[in-house]
Amino acid sequence: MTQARFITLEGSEGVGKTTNLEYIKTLLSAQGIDFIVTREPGGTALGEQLRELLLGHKHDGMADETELLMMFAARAEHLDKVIKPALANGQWVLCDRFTDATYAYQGGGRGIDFERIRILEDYVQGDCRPDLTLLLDAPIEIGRERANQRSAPDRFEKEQTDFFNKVREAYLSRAKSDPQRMKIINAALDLDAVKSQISDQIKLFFSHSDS
Ligand code: T5A
Repeated sequence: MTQARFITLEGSEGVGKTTNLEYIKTLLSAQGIDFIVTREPGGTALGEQLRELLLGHKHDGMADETELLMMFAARAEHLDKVIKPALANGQWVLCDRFTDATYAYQGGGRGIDFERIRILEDYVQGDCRPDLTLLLDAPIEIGRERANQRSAPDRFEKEQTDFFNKVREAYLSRAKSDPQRMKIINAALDLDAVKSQISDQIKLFFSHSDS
């Protein structure tokens, strides 16, 4: 596997992204792949500050457009300082959320026109897109229940069920329109069953990356 690959992990609140990221790390390491792990919003010093502003409650009620532009501001920094240099250096990038989250949360959840998001995506990312995206999908109640057990709700987690249903729908619709890249994982199952699906998809991806 010569060319570095960009893998992202997506899904609504509490579906198990962070948990399964650890598992994916073991799969990549077992193949001897040199990789970095990062996340959005965040991944750089500036991006992590923007994350605090976006997820914290200090600016409850910020305009939807402000939220959208801050996501892309953090992403521009992330691409410039972390993602593009790593890929250019031959390192794979494993990222907890990326632009599919913007389509799902700011597009689906907040109702911002997808076309506006696409324009920003082209502007900020150029032709940089993930090679593989694993979408962890589960009914909203399951994810929220899991997330609630863990920590106090952030600014997004305070949204209502309707918001998260729209987020989930937007994710699923993106996966449907780009099945080659975006693979749906049934995250409602127990952890072993989720890992087994992830392992299958990563193996398949490795075999395509080899050819
Ligand atoms: N956002 C982000 C946008 O609005 N636009 C954007 O463009 C971007 C990039 C980021 C927030 O920002 C928004 C989306 C988000 O609201 P985040 O921390 O990345 O926040 O996302 P969260 O979804 O809040 O992440 P969480 O850490 O809450 O959820 P995870 O990572 O999906 O879940 P995890 O792994 O922590 O698991 C939660 C609990 O469930 C258990 C785990 O042990 C843990 O206790 N669990 C399971 N239990 C049973 N069975 C399973 N299969 C389980 N899997 C996990």
